[in-house]
Amino acid sequence: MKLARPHILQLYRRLNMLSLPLPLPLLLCGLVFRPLVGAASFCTKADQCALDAISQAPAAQARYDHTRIYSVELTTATQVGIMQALEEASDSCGFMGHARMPDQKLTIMVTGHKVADFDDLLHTYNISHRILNYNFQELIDANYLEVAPENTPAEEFDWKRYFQLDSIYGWLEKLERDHPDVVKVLDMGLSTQGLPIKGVKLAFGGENLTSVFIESGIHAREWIAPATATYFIDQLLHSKDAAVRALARSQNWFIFPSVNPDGYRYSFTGDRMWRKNRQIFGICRGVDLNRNFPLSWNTTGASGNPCKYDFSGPAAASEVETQRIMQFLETHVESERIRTYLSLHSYSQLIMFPYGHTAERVENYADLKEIGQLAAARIKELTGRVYKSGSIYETIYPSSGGSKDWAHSQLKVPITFTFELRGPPDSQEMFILSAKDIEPTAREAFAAVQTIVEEAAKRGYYQ
Ligand code: 0X9
Ligand code: ZN
Repeated sequence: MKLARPHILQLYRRLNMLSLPLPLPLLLCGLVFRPLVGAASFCTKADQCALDAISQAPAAQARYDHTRIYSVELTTATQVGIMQALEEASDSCGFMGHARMPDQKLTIMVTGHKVADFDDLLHTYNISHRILNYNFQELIDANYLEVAPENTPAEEFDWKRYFQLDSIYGWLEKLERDHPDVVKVLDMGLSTQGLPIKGVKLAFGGENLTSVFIESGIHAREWIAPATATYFIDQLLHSKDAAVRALARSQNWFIFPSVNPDGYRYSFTGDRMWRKNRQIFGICRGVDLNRNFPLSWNTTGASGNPCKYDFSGPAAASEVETQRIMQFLETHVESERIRTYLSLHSYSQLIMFPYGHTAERVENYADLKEIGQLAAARIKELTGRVYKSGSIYETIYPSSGGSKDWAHSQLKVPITFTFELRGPPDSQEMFILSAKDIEPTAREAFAAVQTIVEEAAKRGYYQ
């Protein structure tokens, strides 16, 4: 079923041609975005407003009271068509992936005022389903209580809580002070809203080493990703395990915990479920940076509508965050011999490799498949968690404009994997992973990285 393309982007382009200082719809509605202020405006006594305790809150915070999470199973073409039409028509139903074909499971988040309509639709069209969660806000409230205050001293950094951007950056700076011979803090440049995109280079020394590049947090709400990236850094620097020490010294490491800092900040201050960057397009904000890379841009599994969660942007590589990542890689891929590109996401417990936009196999498909499966087996052995491995197209869903696809195809980085970390595909928590899961999730992912690098080395990729 071909869906009509919405016109908001065209409207935005026209507004731009008129060079209006602010998008017209916002001016007309008096909806000018207010700067961050000290307190939330609409917390009632009944609300927990846990968020206020941990950060400077913006004027309003998104709430998910009585929002339900449904898992639906589509079996007929009619049911697929119904769900496609629903996604197009309603922003009260948040889809995780798109309805594409019969025999597909889909997770959908339905706001409180639409649960009756949605339930009715499921029964009318005989769509089998399970309710995974009845009140998503409860999870979010509990999750915000697991966030360390802003500017938590670097000495208190750990993997028992979630940390905000300033605390992560403060911790990186401390590592550089503590290990000046090994750690160098890097800055890719500023984001759309002017935040630095910081990371580290870890280099223990050694001639002609190859490098691993790790990009994390491109999707703001996937908090487990930055937490896992910082765990990797800690292990590489501090582990006493002989095999880990050897791994750390076998490569140079470029690790950027949060390549979408504006989105990450907003997921604490405004909307826990925010995914994209914070660029403004008329009445909506945000480009899905993992749809914005210039490889088969906007061809599949991406939207041309800035109000949708997978908006690919007004043009390929339109976003400064995308440009910073591309520029960094283009500058360093040869000089630093970057041969491995890993990106961290959640959820679904997958270890995926290119491509996302086509079923066509990459030239080293067989190696990547075997390496991915070995990494998944390592996780099973370590924590008992079941991860699956395969190409993005085969395992999760078709999507275009992803960062690793670009790195593999354009920069010829041979070993490229995207992790979807915990929880499982039918997770009841989705992106809201309890802080007690940080350590085991990061530990199993690190073991998988170790397997990937060791296996790639055995196969001659780093010579
Ligand atoms: O949709 C995505 O971008 C990823 N899943 S997530 O739930 N973390 O949002 C899958 C990314 C794989 N796609 C490409 N690299 N093309
Ligand atoms: Zn993601």
